[in-house]
Amino acid sequence: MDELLQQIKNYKKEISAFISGDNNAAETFRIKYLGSKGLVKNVMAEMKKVPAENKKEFGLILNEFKLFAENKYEEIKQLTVDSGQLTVNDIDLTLPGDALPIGSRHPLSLVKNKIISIFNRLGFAVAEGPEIEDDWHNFTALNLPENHPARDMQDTFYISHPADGGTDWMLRTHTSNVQVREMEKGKLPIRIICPGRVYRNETISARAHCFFHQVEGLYVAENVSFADLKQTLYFFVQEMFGADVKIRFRPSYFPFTEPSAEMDISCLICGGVGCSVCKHTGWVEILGCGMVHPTVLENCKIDSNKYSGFAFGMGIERITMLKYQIKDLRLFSENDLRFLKQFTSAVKF
Ligand code: 2NL
Repeated sequence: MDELLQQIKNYKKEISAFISGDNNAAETFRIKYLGSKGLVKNVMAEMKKVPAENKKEFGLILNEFKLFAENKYEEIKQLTVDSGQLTVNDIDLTLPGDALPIGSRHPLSLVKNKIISIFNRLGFAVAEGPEIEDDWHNFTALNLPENHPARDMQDTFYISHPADGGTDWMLRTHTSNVQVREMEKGKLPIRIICPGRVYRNETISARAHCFFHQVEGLYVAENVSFADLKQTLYFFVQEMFGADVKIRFRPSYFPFTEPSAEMDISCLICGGVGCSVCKHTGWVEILGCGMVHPTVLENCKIDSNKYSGFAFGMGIERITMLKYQIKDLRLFSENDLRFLKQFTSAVKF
């Protein structure tokens, strides 16, 4: 009996001293102590020799010994994993890796980049300017009269206003301010497009937002005509929407252009036959344009007898909604991944 107790004591010492030297340590330990021919089993087998009155006491001792060995086994297993002692055999190389989530370009960026690349091919450079602008560059230089509704506090976000004794800082309502700044530099000819964010004090709905994105274009040189404007915009439409899309111009009015026009394209959905998207007219409006008003040229110190120019402006949201058949403007600014992820395959733009 004492002999058995002594043996257990020795085994425990041995187990405590066991060092998990290599990768196979856990397995070596398991076979030696916990296997079907292992030492724990052997000791357990001694139970039958124990007299009946001592069985309970020995049962407890033997169970404790078994647990001791099992705990040590878990410890060794843990150690080999923690210390990174894994060999090729321990790693399942056939498992698929964890895919890194790849983002996608925002649909407005896709369309903006496409517009830029089309106009680049026609020799238009990209120009940028401030989003916080003064009254001169946003309104006055552009021949917007003092009483124009766009100047109303209700339509424009003023940062400070002369009416309150401040200066006339505001959030720009179009990217024309960039074109004014380019013209003021006095380097001609000018052939630029101005993409960027603009602001209007509007109630947010499916069709309007307090900020949106624009691309405006400007070409100022000698002998620039309305024919140049039409051909430039026709090329743009064919590249953007397809070779069989038609255009038409309707007379319009902007204070900064004369003459002014609105340009429509044949409906992309019904091809011009008439549907709900084009309100059964066969045409959809995409931009405004015209010949730069002589007063605007003169305001920017350009001789309007020598130079002429055309200009145009379009909303990127509007073009994007037409191209991808998006029904609600608010989707562009809500950061809903279910919406944004639909454009993953279009990253090439
Ligand atoms: C629209 C219409 C337009 C312009 C923008 C412009 C700029 C200068 C001089 C003359 Cl510096 N014109 N820009 C001209 C006609 C129309 O935008 O519906 N935009 C969303």
